[in-house]
Amino acid sequence: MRKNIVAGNWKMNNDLAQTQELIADLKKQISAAPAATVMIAPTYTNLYPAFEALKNTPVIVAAQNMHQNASGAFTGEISAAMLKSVGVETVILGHSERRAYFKESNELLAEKVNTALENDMTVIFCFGEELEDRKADKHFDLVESQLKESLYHLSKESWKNIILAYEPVWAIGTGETASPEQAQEMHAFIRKSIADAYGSEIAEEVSILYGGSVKPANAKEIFAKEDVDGGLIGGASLKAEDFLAIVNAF
Ligand code: G2H
Repeated sequence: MRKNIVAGNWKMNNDLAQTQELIADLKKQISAAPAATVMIAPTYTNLYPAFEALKNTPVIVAAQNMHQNASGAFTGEISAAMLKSVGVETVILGHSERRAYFKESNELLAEKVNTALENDMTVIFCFGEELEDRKADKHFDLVESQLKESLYHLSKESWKNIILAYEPVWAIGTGETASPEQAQEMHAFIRKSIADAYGSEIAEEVSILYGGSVKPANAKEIFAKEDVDGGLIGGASLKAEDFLAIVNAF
């Protein structure tokens, strides 16, 4: 049975005090056995305090990005080993903001995925089409090429450490959400593509999250869809009450 997962992507929000405050709120309000696996991804500087504060809770701390190289002259970058040294074993890769603002390509992301997996980390791999792709009816091809170019070189064994997050770019932070039917249609397509490449056993095991303006008011309907196994939550993960309402939408 694949896992249901709700992951909060805090993006470039929350300084140390705000991080501590939000984590304190989460700890107060979260149930001992949440309805889904819960993850949060604070900024790099707040990963260690978050990890320390969330020890002995069900909440997993993830990073929002990492570099593909092990170490060296890469000013401003963070390696897999550095993340692991502060307790972080999960990393978001390929978020559309990394692709758009930092020019991360499918090829570069394949390298990052390889590095993460070589370091025994779990990857939340984000991908999704832009509005013009959808308008031109190219969204399925675009999504499949993102998967092919960044993930389909992986061994079958590697897939146990991959979580997928389909995030249509037109629905990110815009307040516009894909309808539950649009999400289901794409998630089913993704699962079929994985089944074609790796077999149905792996396709059935991989969790596929939906991301893009998920909030308490729409989470239940989206998560009810057969191939939607949770969400990657941006804006609504910045308030404990909203985030946990989304977790409880399962
Ligand atoms: C998509 C999502 C989280 P939001 O970026 O990854 O953000 O929920 O604010 O659209």
